Amino acid sequence: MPVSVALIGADGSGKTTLFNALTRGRGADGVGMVDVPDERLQRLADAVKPKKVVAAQVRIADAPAGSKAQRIGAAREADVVLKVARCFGPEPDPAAELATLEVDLAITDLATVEKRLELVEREVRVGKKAGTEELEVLRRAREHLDAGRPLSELSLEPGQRALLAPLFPVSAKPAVVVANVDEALLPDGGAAAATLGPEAVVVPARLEAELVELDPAEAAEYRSSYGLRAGGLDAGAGGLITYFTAGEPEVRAWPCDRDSPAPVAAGVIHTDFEKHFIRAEVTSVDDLVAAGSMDALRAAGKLRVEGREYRVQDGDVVFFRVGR
Ligand SMILES: Nc1nc2c(ncn2[C@@H]2O[C@H](COP(=O)(O)OP(=O)(O)OP(=O)(O)O)[C@@H](O)[C@H]2O)c(=O)[nH]1
Ligand SMILES: [Mg+2]
Repeated sequence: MPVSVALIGADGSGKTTLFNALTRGRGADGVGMVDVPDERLQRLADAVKPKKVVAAQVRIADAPAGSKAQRIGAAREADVVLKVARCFGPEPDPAAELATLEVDLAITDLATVEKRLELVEREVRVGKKAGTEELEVLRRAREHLDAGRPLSELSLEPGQRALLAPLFPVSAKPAVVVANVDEALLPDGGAAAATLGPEAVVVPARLEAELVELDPAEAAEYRSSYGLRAGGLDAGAGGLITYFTAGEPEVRAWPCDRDSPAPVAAGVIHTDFEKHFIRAEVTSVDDLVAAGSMDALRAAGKLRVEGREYRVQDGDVVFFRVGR
């Protein structure tokens, strides 16, 4: 399953403009695939000389037309959310806009948690379910959401978090805040963007949407004239990491959630890889570039062997052993 990113934010904050910039105008029905730029990919390709080089791709979804609830609901399917805040136009107040969004996300999750809580309470009452840990987690989640706080800030053990996962809580998702600024305010984005703090990624969405029409060299020239670094927005900011596979037929970058256990990371390539995972052979981009091939590293006994518990790291080069 490709990693998916959903755009959310106040009405008119520039989501569709950013969507068009990211998908280079090639999205259809509000969905598009986007290559994630990554300089490590070219270094690997130069060393391994594969037949084919494939960048990491993420699926981007614009906020669909509809009610606020529908627009937030659509983001529940995504792995990562991009929160777009308006820092352009009349009287921008992106911090307040984001605070309102956070509360809306919490309210959405509160409704799901309450529904689930009712069901589990009933099942526990009639003895159909032991469910005490789930009850405790749901009650803590309810209290937290009721105070308007996102679930991402609730401290839970991984096992407890897993109990909430089937509810697809949108406030638990990794998020990137995008300060959508007017090009006149580049490079820093001005006072409004500054209220979002240093974590926010400053992007002039309208300018970026225009730059995709130019050839890459010209676009790069424009970007530097505005003091923007190339690429502007890479999905790497969003709690995602990139790992690589590097064989002769293909060198490829794969996006996956930070802290994914090895079988889950393998599942990004193919769902069967998750099911039939045996082990992972792992090295780093630098070591592979130095050695020239996975085979050379393997022969020298320099590939680390990792099991199901291993958490794939950003920049790992991995060969998955899978059964069938
Ligand atoms: N000056 C300026 N205008 C922008 C920028 N981004 C978007 N706009 C304008 O803001 C308006 C709304 O942009 P959209 O991209 O449609 O916003 P949206 O978030 O998709 O809006 P809804 O889907 O209706 O919630 C349009 O007129 C855009 O041209 C920007 O970076 N700078
Ligand atoms: Mg829109």
